[in-house]
Amino acid sequence: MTQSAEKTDLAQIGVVGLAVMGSNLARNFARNGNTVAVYNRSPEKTHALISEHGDEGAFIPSETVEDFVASLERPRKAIIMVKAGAATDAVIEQLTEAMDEGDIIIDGGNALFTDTIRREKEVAAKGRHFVGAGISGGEEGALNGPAIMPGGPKESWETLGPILESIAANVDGTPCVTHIGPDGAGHFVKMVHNGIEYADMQVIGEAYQLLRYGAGMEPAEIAEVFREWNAGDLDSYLIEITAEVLAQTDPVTGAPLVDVIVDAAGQKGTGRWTAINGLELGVPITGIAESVFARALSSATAQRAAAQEGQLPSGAITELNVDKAEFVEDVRRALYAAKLIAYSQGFDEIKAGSEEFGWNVDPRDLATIWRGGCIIRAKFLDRIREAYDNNADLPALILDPYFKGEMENLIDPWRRVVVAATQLGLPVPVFASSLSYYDSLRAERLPAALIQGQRDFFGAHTFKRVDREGTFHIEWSGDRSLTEM
Ligand code: NBP
Repeated sequence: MTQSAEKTDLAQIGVVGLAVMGSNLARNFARNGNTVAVYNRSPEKTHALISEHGDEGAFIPSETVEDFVASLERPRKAIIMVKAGAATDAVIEQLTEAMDEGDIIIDGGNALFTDTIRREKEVAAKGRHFVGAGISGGEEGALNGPAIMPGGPKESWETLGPILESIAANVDGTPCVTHIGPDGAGHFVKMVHNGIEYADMQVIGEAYQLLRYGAGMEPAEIAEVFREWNAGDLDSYLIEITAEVLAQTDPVTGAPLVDVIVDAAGQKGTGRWTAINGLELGVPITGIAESVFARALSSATAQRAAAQEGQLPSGAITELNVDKAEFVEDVRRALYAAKLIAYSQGFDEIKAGSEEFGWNVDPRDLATIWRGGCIIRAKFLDRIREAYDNNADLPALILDPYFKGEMENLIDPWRRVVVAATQLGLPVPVFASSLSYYDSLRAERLPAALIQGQRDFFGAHTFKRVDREGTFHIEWSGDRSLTEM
């Protein structure tokens, strides 16, 4: 029997858009004691939700936006879970029209943060509050507890906080949700979260590739290795599901499932946005950018097929002369090191974005709420939290004393693994580029000095000197004298 609420009861929260994410989120609210108003453009999805899950709590279904808005208690709070882009704008317009001053419209989709900044201005101009909230954890998280990253005005958080806390994942009694900062801050950090997720998945992929084609191990055996790794420093959701995927056999052929899946990785855009934003802010998020490129290259089917037809010389050795157990441990350490760099770079991007847009994002909040619900949840986020607790102005996560200490144990294996991969001709774009990033960071002198010389030569772009203040230029096409500009 459905326990859907009587129309006379008002709902504490509403959900617009009842595809997989919206209906799961609505069920999560209802299961946690909230009365939930639900509305979807096509009423079939609303009917399906009520008939299949109406007994999980109190729902108020509506077939028009006006009825939906009328079924919400004031200040009204409605979460939009529709396709990001034009659909979100259309729903915002309908809700703004039907709502009153002080009501709160929350966009829980994967919006681009610059759209959120624009929408917040437009909605605020009409006296309603707008909150762009990043929600991570996929369908399962939406149902059982996601990590939620709400931006928007602080006063909206006062109203929204308790209800969002009631459905968020919870780690050690702390809900995985907090106010991130004004306007687009929530969607910005969700974007970078997804960028880090791309890099994390890619380094896991590179480790698999090395164990499979470098150490010659079978997927089931590698699954065991990942299970062991999940009991240590690498303990994380992504390592856990990697073991599951590698252990799975294909129901049709009985072959390892991973061998029957086409090796062309898809993407929906948040990793690309993170990379584009890193370029715009001038933050070297090499691990994230290489991960996006790696997916693009995997999907460049025609180019790859042409290159595979024996067209390109390999120069690679076919076998490694190393102890297998030692190699596996080296790969684990290389994975850990490259992952640390990806997180360090992601937190750099968040810091730069926060400064650029004046958001005042606290990195400790992210390390706290990302511990549960979201895809990059991992044990070592506790260490990240500690790092920022000890020094809020850490120049880079990787420079925290704990992580520097970890690097002592990781650096040699990491170098060995990149050398081995290069000799074997196995692609490790993130393992290798992260190591170059690390070495660039450590380098006393970079070839940037030469680049400044080149720029001055062809474009009179001038240069600074190491031994005195000022801006200088060499008369390259004349007597090559030095001019102070
Ligand atoms: P989809 O992204 O597939 O969107 C489908 C929903 O959008 C349906 O309810 C559909 O209504 C509605 N919709 C569309 Br399309 N155009 C509309 C319009 N003009 N007016 C009103 N409604 C419209 O759903 P989803 O996969 O549940 O994702 C929802 C949001 O959550 C997206 O922004 C997504 O990026 C984000 N997200 C998804 C995941 C995930 O794992 N799937 C994870 C994290 C975030 P209809 O039924 O009438 O066509």
